[in-house]
Amino acid sequence: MPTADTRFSVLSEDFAADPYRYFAGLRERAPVLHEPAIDSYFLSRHRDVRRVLTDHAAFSTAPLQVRAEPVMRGPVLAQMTGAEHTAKRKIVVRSFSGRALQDQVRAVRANAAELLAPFLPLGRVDLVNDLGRPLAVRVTLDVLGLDRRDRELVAGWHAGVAEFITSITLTPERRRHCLDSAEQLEAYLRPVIQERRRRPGDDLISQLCGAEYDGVALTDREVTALVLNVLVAATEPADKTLALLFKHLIDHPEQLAAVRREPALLAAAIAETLRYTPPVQLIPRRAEQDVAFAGTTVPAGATVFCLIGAANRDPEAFAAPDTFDLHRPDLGAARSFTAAAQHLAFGAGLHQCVGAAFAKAEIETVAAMLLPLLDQVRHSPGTRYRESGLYTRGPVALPLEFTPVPGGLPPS
Ligand code: 2IO
Repeated sequence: MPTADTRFSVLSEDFAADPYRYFAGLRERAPVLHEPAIDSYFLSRHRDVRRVLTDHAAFSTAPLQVRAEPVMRGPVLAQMTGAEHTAKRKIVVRSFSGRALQDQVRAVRANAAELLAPFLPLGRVDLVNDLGRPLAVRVTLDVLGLDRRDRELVAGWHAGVAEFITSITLTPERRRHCLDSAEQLEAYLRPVIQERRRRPGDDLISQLCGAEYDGVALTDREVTALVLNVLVAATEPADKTLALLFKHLIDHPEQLAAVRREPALLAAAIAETLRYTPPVQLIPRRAEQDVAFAGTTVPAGATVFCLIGAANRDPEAFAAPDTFDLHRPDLGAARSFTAAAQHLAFGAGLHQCVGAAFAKAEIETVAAMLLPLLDQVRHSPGTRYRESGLYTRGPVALPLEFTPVPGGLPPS
């Protein structure tokens, strides 16, 4: 159990194996845990995490300069402030709403149908490795308007970039590999961006190329960073969220039955999945001044990590927080994908996830397709459930069995 004297560490193997076992102890006995090995503070209470994410004067996103910028090849949205942030965020929001979002949903449907087809007659599918992960990559490529034939290449480079962002520590060899991936991705994008400037399509890269800030078009460096930002942010959490949603529903058959009867409940099931097991578990900030939390002062300049999974299970914010319940009244399901969300899976404040509406649409679309196709869905016998990741976290695999339905996929 985490107390100051037992030197409990969130960097330990025990914590990595199942962080959820330790969250209550952290919130109660070490709500501001200092990790000497990386000289960072870990916050676990809902109130404290919300404060860090919404007090923009006291906490900045400066850690992204070292955690993200080297592989993003330029500043991501979350690093920007003031008028520049407002303007560029608006550009990205526009690319994920209205008609653009409708096109994206069509891309989700088409890609999911294609990936699922071979598994439907077999009555088995691994929701992470057969469906979720390849789907996340394909949908993101379509949104960006990148060539589908390059998906293996892009997926490989993406993995390197994502590893850099989501690692707590990296060996020099891995670091080199990640930076190489980023450089190759940048080189791959350079001619694409030039081409879109000349002949724009209706994809996100073209929209970024056509956008202006202060009357001036975004530079290649700015477009590249935002493209990489979207590539990682749209890909990394998607397969995790999809698989976690189905795991929780299968483990709570009465809630699975409810969602089957009433697919409109899917949005609440996705929101509760994000609360109960957020795919992004850590959000870093830097304290810009000394800040006092219950009994502990975080000094100016310190790196702070918000433990989103712990905050989302704080009994001060949610009744019976360790229970998965899509009907819970304190979820505020209707607000769960907006700035008024009570859970913190999308962060909070000015930098709250810009892709929340896209994420909801993507997962809702795939889940609504899957439910009627996966009749009597169950875990494959003899498999051991395992999750991995400290920064982003999700199932390593989710092998399922089901009874094939006659007809299978309807024509899209
Ligand atoms: C991409 C961590 C997958 C974001 C990040 C460098 C910035 C920012 C996030 C999420 C999810 C990723 N941080 N998305 O936590 O854009």
